[in-house]
Amino acid sequence: TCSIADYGAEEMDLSETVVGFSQSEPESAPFRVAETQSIRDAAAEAGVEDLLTTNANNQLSKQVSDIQDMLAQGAELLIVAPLNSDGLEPALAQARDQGVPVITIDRKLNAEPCVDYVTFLGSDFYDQGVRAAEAMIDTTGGEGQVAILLGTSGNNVTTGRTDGFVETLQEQAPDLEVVAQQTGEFSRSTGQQVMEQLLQANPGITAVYAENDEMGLGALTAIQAAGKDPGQDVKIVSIDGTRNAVQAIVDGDYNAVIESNPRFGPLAFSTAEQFLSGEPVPVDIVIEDGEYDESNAADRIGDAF
Ligand code: GYE
Repeated sequence: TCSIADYGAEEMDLSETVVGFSQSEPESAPFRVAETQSIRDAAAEAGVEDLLTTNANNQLSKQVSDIQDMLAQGAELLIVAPLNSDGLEPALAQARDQGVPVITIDRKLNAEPCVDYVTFLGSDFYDQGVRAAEAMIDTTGGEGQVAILLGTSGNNVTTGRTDGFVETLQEQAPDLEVVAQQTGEFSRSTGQQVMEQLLQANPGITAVYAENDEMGLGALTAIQAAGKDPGQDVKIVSIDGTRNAVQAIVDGDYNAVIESNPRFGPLAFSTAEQFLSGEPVPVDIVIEDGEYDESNAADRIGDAF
């Protein structure tokens, strides 16, 4: 656990605290829209009057300067969705020097909890990869040729989702062969382009594992453009839980989605409140994620974002 005394900050009343939120990726992606909205809603709910928000638009150097700018503007508590697991050190050091607690969400830093940051709130990414592999084995019968659309590099989300998936296939489905792995940068358009190339180079592909829904939806378009039936000729499994991907399951064009819940607001602010009032908080808080497939997608689409 980590308490305010260990961290070297001072007790504060959350509603009177100036809070800064640093978003990492553009809000053209549903995960980021839902995440930022959840932080805004929870800030209002907690009575926080001063919420500063920034978006690094995929640039690590901008995320460093965003955090530094918010510190200069008087932020007293920071919530950071890190772009990468490394590289924020200068900004974290400055927060630390100013006694400003940093709560991290959704991607985990390679840094020391309760020293470089207070706590990490997020999913178990390795487990998401394991569950995606299990869903893939289910929908393919454990046979075929699978392509992986990797997320961006430099973060533990991509490595966890890849390792969990690949290791589970090796152990449980030796006849489901990984024939290609390429990054689609967590982006729909890049996912589509990469999938087009992969289908040309490997016409025998029968399944795609996309490390987020946006790339899975890009793959869906590429599969159709190649004259194949997504969800049938080429199975699709991905991670997030966006409305469009869950709807595609309902429509029969997509096979499964492992949830990665972006709604961190309530947990981030309740953790902040605990910490600021002097109570110790765990340095790692793993959230529970659901799962969508043809058995529940229609009923649970209301949970999608
Ligand atoms: O799954 C993906 C986003 O870091 C958990 O980043 C997050 C991931 C999310 O680009 O859609």
